[in-house]
Amino acid sequence: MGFFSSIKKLWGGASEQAEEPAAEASGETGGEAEGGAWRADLTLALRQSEPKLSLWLNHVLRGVEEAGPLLDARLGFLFDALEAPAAERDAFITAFNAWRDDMGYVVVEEFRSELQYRLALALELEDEEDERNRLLLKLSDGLARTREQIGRNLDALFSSHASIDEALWEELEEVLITADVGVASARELTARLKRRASKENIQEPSALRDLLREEVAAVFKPTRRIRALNPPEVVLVIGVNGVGKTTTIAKLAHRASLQGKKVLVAAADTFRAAAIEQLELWAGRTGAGFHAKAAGSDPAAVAYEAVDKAVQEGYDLLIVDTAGRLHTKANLMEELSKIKRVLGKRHPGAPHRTLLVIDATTGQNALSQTKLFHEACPIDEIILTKLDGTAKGGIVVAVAMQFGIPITFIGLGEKMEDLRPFDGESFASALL
Ligand SMILES: Nc1nc2c(ncn2[C@@H]2O[C@H](COP(=O)(O)OP(=O)(O)OP(=O)(O)O)[C@@H](O)[C@H]2O)c(=O)[nH]1
Ligand SMILES: [Mg+2]
Repeated sequence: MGFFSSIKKLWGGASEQAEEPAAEASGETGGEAEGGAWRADLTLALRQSEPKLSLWLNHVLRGVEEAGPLLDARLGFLFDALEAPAAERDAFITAFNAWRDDMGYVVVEEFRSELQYRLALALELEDEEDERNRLLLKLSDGLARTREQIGRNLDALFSSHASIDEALWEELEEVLITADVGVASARELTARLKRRASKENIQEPSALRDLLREEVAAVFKPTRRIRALNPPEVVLVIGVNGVGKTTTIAKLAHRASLQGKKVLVAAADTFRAAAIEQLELWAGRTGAGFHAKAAGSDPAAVAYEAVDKAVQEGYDLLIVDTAGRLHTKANLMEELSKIKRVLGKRHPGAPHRTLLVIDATTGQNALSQTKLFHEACPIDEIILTKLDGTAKGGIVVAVAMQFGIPITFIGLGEKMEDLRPFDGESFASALL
């Protein structure tokens, strides 16, 4: 959609249209009580603002306390000012209000953060520095417990050693193990740090903190991958019981819809009727299409029909939910391979991505889950959920070091906006 260019045009230089953003286009919805007088002020404020979504939103929400026609008009105004197509503007406002009503949020502070998240996606501003800072804040919040623990232990370690010696290295290894980095990874990380400290002639224990941050970030160096694929893109989601597969699918569907994609979700978790209903509810909330069969049906049949529907009806993305299963049960793991085969039979190349969801609070068990799932049904990406509220955040490092499978998203809470793209640098900064 290239809103970047229009934003730069609008705020970077003197554009003619910028003088009068199409006020009348979104006008009639509200603000008439004030005679729409805010429009002139808002135009000026936006033009004079630094081009950052958070700052724009401050201006847009000035004097708006609750949802209603005034909020709609203000949001519409922002879209118009950014020269976004009217249809996208209206779709955004409609979808946002539907979600807000569903959640029962009325007061701005209840939904402000979600609103910003949605705007960032819809306006393609997610990669802006401003949004990255917000992610870092969110990440720091989510990792608070892990950071507190590791921070306290590192402080104690560095202050109790006057110089860098063998005892310090051993204790550092223990601190990392306590944060659930895992024995093998803690040892490897310490060895890397030791080599660097000696090469760079580091004497001060406290200087190791920065080195450690850099080494942790280096663990997550992204691998180059082929992104091109034959639509619809098919994503298979697997994992043990209760790790957050279904909610993560909802969050992924939500993100993709906000990015303008047509999304279908399929309930190949046919084990419980409640699981099918749960996914249907989420599909409704995010505006995604939904495919299911009766509880007890063959999951592979659901998957086959879903991919058929996705191809026939021109969906951009199909996400297949599966029942949680113990990684130690061979027959259940075999079922996954069958689902995978069947998807590929109807649509060559599908599933384009197989995502393993793991729960960060399970600590080291995440490693054996990853290993066994990967053996039964090769995994392309890992999503780690429930990093909020755990002191075991180090598990992220362990998983990345041990398997080299990219971690693409992390879950930092139960809300839609709480699923965030994973970035190693931000993670290391938030952790240390
Ligand atoms: N705090 C927190 N809770 C989460 C996160 N992701 C999921 N949850 C919660 O975890 C619980 C289980 O989520 P589901 O999505 O039903 O898990 P599932 O893997 O589909 O479960 P099964 O289908 O039974 O295997 C729900 O209460 C979610 O709200 C997260 O990132 N943080
Ligand atoms: Mg589920």
